[in-house]
Amino acid sequence: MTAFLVIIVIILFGISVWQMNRIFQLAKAKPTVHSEIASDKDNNTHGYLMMAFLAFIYILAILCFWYWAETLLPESGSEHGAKIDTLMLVSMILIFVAGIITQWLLHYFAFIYRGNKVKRATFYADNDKLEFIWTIIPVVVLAGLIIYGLFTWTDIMNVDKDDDPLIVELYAQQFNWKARYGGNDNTLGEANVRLIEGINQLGVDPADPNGQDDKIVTELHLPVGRKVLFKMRSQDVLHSAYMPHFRAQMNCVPGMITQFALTPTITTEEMRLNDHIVQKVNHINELRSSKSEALVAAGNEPLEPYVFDYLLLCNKICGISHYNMQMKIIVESEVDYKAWLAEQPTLAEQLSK
Ligand SMILES: [Cu+2]
Repeated sequence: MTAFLVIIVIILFGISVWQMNRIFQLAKAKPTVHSEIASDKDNNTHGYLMMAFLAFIYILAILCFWYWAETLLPESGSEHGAKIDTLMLVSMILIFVAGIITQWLLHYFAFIYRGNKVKRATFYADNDKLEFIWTIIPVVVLAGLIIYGLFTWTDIMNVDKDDDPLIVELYAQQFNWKARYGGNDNTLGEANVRLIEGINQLGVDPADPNGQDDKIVTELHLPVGRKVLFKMRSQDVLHSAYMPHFRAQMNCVPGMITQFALTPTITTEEMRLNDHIVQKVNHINELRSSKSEALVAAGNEPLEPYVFDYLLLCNKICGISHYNMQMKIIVESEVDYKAWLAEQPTLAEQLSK
């Protein structure tokens, strides 16, 4: 073994001497052409590649709009949603205009001032006027956007108690949602995670008289045109109650109650007739039918056709089945809503079973 190691060491020593000799040889030689210094030809190639890349990102942006604009959300189903959409549109237009201009300047300058043996760079220290312009324009635009955003935010987040909102609790668990209505008094009973027992899965305090008529459901029904104040709780980890069609999202945090209020303006039935939704549903069903054919050919049941429904989703990656954490929301007339709610058992009824 020792002899083998000695041989290895001798071989390695020989290789290193040979390598060092090569390095000295290379260091002595004086090449006439410096391949590492860009020639005018190299500079031209890179300059034109820069412009080609600019064209590529512009074309890519146009194609993205062309092909995927239809995947955007349809018209908002809530009152405040239109304000969020307008804020989003204004922000996107500003970002796009700024992006198109700055990308053009960046690439065009790199192209026009590409390396050239004849040209020499001008020494130009600074220009106060130019710096003033490119500082003050973004400051004014951004301040305007931020103030506009803050006003929109305050407008959406402030709940006016005089509106007499319908109180609904959204309870998040790995991996499902439950909703709790306040019952006839529209007041939720106190609840605590320590009181979870048997079928009382939300830990509603059985001693609280407000909780007796609470109704716990797994499908959310909302009356159209009435303000709903959601009170969010989480049992285990961070979840996020996300209702994309209503442009609403709020974190559900263990140990605290967060809230969000919205007024649904379009019933589920009406939304199903919306052109954008009809187009989407048809497209999904086309994809499903080709999949169904393959399933039937293999001797399986075909897929059910897809029907549009509003959804409450979880928008925090809260665990392995996060993707499947959703609850159907049905927006309907006040009459239908009341009829549905009357059928749901109260907590007292459930506990006495
Ligand atoms: Cu979740």
